[in-house]
Amino acid sequence: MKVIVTGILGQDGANMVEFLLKNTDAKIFGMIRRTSNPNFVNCQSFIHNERFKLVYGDLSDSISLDNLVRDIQPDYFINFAAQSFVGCSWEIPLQTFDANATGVARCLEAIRRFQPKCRFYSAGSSEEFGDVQYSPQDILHPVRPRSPYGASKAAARHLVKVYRESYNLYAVHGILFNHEGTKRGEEFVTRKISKGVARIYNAIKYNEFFNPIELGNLDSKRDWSDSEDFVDGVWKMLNQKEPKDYVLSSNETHSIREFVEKAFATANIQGFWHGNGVSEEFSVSTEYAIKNNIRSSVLVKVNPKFYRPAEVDLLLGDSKPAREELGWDPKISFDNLVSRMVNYDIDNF
Ligand code: NDP
Ligand code: GDR
Repeated sequence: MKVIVTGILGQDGANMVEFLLKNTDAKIFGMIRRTSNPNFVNCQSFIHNERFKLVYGDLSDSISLDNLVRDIQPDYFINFAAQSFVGCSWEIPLQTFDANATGVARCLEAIRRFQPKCRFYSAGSSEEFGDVQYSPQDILHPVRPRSPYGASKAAARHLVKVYRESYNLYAVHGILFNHEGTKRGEEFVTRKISKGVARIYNAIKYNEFFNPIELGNLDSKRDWSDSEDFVDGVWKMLNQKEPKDYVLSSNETHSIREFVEKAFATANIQGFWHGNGVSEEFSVSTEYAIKNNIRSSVLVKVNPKFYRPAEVDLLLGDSKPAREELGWDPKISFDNLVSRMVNYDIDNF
């Protein structure tokens, strides 16, 4: 069995490779694009594995995708590569659309032309639901994106359906709600918080001053899970009798504020919220600061620079069909996710 996985320097691609090495005997071809200074930190466990091979390709370059599919003749093509940061998709809308939507069309074309029996996974997102109409959101929820990123993923979803129905390809577009973990990129809010907590924890430990973590909208709510649970669900989606799209989610929602509280609590740092809007802060109390010899009091403050032109206020998924029909059984709870991330960042500070 041969599997192409894209996006392996990122979170899900790396977790997928680890999952496949552990649970299958597949030969894995991990696609990276050419950059001047690639970061292999997420690939350390498998980069030298003899069942793993690094290959070059780019979602913007159909020749590279055609060549990979023609030469490797893969049984599965798992496309996790994308411009995945919603916040920056307003600044680079065309590159976002090219990678996330047209890039999917390029993958589907390569498969259609050179290996039509290859099973294809497209990384869809709850951001496609955007301006949500009801909760929890299931696979039937209307597509109402609120960002160029969400729009690009919605386009990819339509392309997958069109290719599946027109050419009888096994192609699925999973709708995945937020998923995080110790391989998460540092600009995403959860990792930004867990890394910030680790930095402040160390400053307190060595009796140093520290700057607060600066965040944007504290009110938005997300349905967070762990990426390691999700790659298992993706593999299950790829191995059904007939291709069918599913939602993967925790079925719980939590605010950014709640994530902050749990993250600091994991590090045994006691804070409280005060102020409103852009003046809101999360701080240690004066008594607590004196008692623990803490030299700065503000842990988190708001910086409007991190507000988005349009926000998805609430996401809450319904993954019952994936659990019942695919037998998908995620293991890592929200509390567990937060403590794993914070403890990892403290240990590796
Ligand atoms: P990451 O940002 O961690 O990883 C994305 C990877 O894609 C990076 O390694 C990046 O390479 C690569 N990439 C970007 N553009 C190209 C390109 N043009 N050609 C080839 N490779 C490219 O994302 P995640 O692992 O978190 O997400 C995986 C996928 O799932 C993405 O498609 C994302 O949009 C989607 N998704 C993620 C969710 C989440 O909560 N994590 C939820 C729903 C969907 P480089 O390292 O060189 O920048
Ligand atoms: P999201 O993730 O946009 O949901 O997309 P992100 O962690 O970037 O934002 C989540 C929420 O937190 C708010 N927020 C901040 N976000 C960031 N990044 N930085 C901040 O300082 C900050 N302060 C508040 C945001 O406004 C937002 O409401 C993720 C990505 O993985 C996508 O690729 C994926 O498709 C979706 O999840 C599902």
